[in-house]
Amino acid sequence: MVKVRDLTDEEYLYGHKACPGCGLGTIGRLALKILGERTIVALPASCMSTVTTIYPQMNYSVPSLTMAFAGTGALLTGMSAGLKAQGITDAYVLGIAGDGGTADIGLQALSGAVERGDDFIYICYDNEAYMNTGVQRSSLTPIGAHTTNSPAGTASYGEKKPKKNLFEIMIAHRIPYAATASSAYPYDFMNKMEKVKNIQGPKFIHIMCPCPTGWGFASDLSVEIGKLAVETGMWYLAEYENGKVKMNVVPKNLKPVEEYLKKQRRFRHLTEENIRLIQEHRDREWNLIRERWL
Ligand SMILES: Cc1ncc(C[n+]2csc(CCOP(=O)(O)OP(=O)(O)O)c2C)c(N)n1
Ligand code: SF4
Ligand SMILES: [Mg+2]
Repeated sequence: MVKVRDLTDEEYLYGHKACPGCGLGTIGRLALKILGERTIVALPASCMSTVTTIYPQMNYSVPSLTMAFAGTGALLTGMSAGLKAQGITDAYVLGIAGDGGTADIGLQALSGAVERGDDFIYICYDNEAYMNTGVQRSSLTPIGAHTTNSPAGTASYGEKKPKKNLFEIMIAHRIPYAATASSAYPYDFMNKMEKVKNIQGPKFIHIMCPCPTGWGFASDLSVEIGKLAVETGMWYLAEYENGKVKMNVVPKNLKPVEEYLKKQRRFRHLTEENIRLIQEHRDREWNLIRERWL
């Protein structure tokens, strides 16, 4: 178990320009504290690459590359092959990409890299839309959310389709290790990062990252919103390894989804009927979780 006192005082990511209350900085900073200075970071177009590479500053003190939006998996393959060709065995290859860059445009490159069994760590931080370009929906935007291209209005309640299940897509690859996490649960995330250091092959962590700007909540509520997502069952913390799924946190009784939805501007248009349907969807998903994994 990772303890704060064991963490290095070295900072490998600092001085970024993320919005106040954003979990991005925490995710990158903690991930690199666990992996250490022998890490190379791949960053596709996203908030993460934007807020950490504003010219003339580069906020990483480890080698890092930004590249095309779709190519994280391909670059990780190349970096991992490059290390192997040079006989370097003590370095980590880390990709940090958003939900759009992972579940939409980058899915093919990621799937190929996982299927080939290349040795890398992939973190998908999920702020549930294309935030860097002004809050457009992705396939990980939850049902009912208002975004600029799933707008809520008289003819629409916002995003119409439920969130794609990326964790299960990775499990379908029989990947050596996959997990879900949340920036509101930093110890859980750090323990998962610690674990992937000792696993060969592709490793995937899908981490929820509440976004005050795109979701519409005050910046000091980021951790509260992230915890409410888990407590209401709108997100879950789990791990897949050795062919089995383990749930890391199982709320005794799930709170009503309304407690999570009502705190965010992106859901404020929802009617009681809309909220009831979202809760029913949540219940169906949790019935599947109970049947298969609990
Ligand atoms: C091929 C291509 N299409 C579109 C863009 C514009 N673009 C840059 S970042 C981005 C959104 C990224 O969304 P996501 O991956 O969820 O990361 P976030 O910005 O939310 O952190 C888009 C559409 C691009 N750079 N390349
Ligand atoms: S738009 Fe959202 S995800 Fe991007 S830096 Fe701001 S708070 Fe973070
Ligand atoms: Mg995003």
